[in-house]
Amino acid sequence: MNKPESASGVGADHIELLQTPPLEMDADALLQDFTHYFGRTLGRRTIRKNLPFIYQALAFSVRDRLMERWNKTNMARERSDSRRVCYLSLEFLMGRLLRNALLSLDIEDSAAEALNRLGLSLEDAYDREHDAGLGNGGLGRLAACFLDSCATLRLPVTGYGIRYRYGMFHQRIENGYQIEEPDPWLREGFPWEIERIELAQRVHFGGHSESYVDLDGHPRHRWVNTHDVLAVPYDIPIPGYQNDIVNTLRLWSASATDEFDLEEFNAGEYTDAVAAKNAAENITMVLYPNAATVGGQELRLRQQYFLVSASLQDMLRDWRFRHGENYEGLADKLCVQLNDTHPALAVPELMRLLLDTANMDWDEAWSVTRQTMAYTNHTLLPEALEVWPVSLFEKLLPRILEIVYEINARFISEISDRWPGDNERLRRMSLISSDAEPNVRMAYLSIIGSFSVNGVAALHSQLLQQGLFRDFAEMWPEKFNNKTNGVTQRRWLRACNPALARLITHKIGDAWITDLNQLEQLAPLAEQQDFQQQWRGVRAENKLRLAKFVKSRTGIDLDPAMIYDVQVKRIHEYKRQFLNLLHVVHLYDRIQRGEGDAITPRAVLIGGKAAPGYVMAKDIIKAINNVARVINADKRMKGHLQLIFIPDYNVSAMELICPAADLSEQISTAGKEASGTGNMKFMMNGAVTIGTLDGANVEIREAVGEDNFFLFGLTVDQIAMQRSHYDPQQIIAADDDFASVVKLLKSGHFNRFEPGIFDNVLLAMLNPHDPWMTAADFRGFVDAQQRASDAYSDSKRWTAMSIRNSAASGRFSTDRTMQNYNDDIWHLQAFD
Ligand code: 26Q
Repeated sequence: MNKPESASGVGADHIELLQTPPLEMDADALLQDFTHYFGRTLGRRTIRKNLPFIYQALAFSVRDRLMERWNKTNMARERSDSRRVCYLSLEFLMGRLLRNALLSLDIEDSAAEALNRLGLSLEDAYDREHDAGLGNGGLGRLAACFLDSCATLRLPVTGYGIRYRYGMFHQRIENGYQIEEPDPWLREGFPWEIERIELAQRVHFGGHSESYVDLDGHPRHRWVNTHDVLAVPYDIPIPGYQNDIVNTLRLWSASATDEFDLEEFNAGEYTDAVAAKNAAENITMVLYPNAATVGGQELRLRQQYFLVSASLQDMLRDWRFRHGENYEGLADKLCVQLNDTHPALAVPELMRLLLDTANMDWDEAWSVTRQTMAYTNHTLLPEALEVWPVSLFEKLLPRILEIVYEINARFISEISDRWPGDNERLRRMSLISSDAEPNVRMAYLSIIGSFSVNGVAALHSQLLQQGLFRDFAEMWPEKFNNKTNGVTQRRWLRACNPALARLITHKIGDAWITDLNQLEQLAPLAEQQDFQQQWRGVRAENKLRLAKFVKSRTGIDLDPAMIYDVQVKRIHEYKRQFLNLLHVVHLYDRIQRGEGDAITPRAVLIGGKAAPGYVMAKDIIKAINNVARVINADKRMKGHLQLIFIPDYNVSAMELICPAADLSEQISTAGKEASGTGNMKFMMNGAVTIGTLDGANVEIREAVGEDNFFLFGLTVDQIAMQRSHYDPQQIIAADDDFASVVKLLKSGHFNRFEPGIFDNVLLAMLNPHDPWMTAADFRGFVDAQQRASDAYSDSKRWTAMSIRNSAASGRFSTDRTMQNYNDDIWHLQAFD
């Protein structure tokens, strides 16, 4: 008989280790531990500042202090048997963890002092940490901000993800082109993780499904002849802000099973057997960069199922430990939040576990499953909706495909009952597309299998219900809801902008760190001379700090007197980095014509990665770099205009960039950006937005007031109305400035020895079917930029706008977002 297992994997006959007294938090104690780890654990004698050991020894010392609180949090949860949320995501873009841990424990000063006594600086230690870049962009960083806010709000939320050996690729620029390089982020070790080999799970692939009749005479299914892979969890502590709570991020790593070796070994192929382990371990080798369109790669589907199966088995073990083998009440104690459709296989996988391993009947299992799952959508682009070929499912996940078919059959009959004879509706809503090569539609699977479906900004949620998911919203209006995104102010203001954080705290106290609405108290100070001066002083320092960073990455001297006009995000046509470039060329054109003195000096900074297979995005990067080279080399531009492409944009870069930005570029085609979150980071730090009515920009503008936001561009409705008779050539011909810009770009002025390299991007803009309608917004954008320039040249006016933006950013904290999720979807009780 099996002993009851516990959540921590220890049997009922476990021995609690004696509690040692809590570790001291002062500089002496930290210094002592630092010395211990440096000399005895890492085995180093001499301190060399350029090596990682200072960072590592400090991280270990800090981790010990997290560990005590982590154990307590886990014990509290086990004792209370409270309901919990598991946040399933293929991406967690955590960035660096050391500073966040120190601030959460309130020991940054002690740590700085400890290192100072050795003649070392804490900043140098921070800089040695590699970013944990296990995400592409917004969706992955959102997951990381959510975890921070949940721990701070004392909510029992566990993140489940994949421990990719290689994270988001590093970007190098060579002759203006993006070159991808691997990101071996674990190579120097990752001191924050704890391997939990005792909690490993087995995940099946391949084989086939078999039906049989069990001893009670019930028809059953089993999945046989599978190739199994071991999922080994690595736990990362997620500290709440100065509240002694430490939640968990559990990342799975793939490893070959023992039989894997044995089978081959018996065949006498020892070395082949060892080599074959690679196949299993490849599953978690690399993060997939998101392409313009999705679908296709077998390894990506393996990753998704691997995450989902390991995580759900882990959750069910936790349930068994408390409640035994009866899963009827599971949904009362567990909610699984799906971060987009990437973990949508959780729906059929939970069904499989309940049907095949817990012997539930279909109706009961289905009721538990759809009361457990909740789905968040992050895109409005139809081409970005995930689909997978049925044929691939058949080969890789035959039992899962059977379950998907059964879900679909029952769903289809539900529709026919409600809309008899409406075959067109059946075809539209089916889980399986009627393409020549049939596909499984992952978004529909997620909607059907969940009790809640949410978008990530008010406009986005509304458009989802009117557009992409209209049929489903008509069928189940009560499922659909909005949860506007946010960002955590602990990282995106307190940690990354210490000077502004200090100034704010000096004025209004430090309650804003856990209650961002407190920033409203800054609004009455917006026009105050003293405060304005201090505000400008801080921002000027931050601009110098960024200039140093840019110098080190690009060799270019940024002029801190200029307005810093910043667009950093993934490179994508809908985000319209090319529109930004058109404006830069327009300014260049004017300065060339001698209007330099009438133009507010401007440094335009653009950064972001293109998916390796996204040719147009890569062409846009090349175009930006070519224009930049000409502008920055032109003496006539000196003091007037700079254009800089910041290579290898990532979380740590944003931590330097957002505190220094004056103007935040949020210029996507209306209706295309689900929310945006960079927009919120900039706003919080006092940048003013120039933007379209898209995603969360709408709510940002509402919060800060129209006078403190540079609005331009067609609205969603106007875009829809103008599409049928859109004529970019005519728009250009009717606008001398625009015509002149296009002429310059066509002339070869920016690509003298590289003929044709702009053709792709220019033709896309000139095409009447351009989905992003870039030309339609050129005039509006240029005029809004002029308004921004005018405002900036009045420094009192600008400073007031800047303060008001920060003051109005309270809503855009993930603390508010998580509170909304909890009130409407999760219904968790906070730890006491
Ligand atoms: C899918 C299949 C195969 C390979 C990769 C992918 C994949 C990976 C990542 C598809 C999409 C993503 C990431 C999407 C993303 O970051 N979306 C952004 O989410 C933010 C948080 O909600 C929003 O603010 C942004 O508007 C949205 O673009």
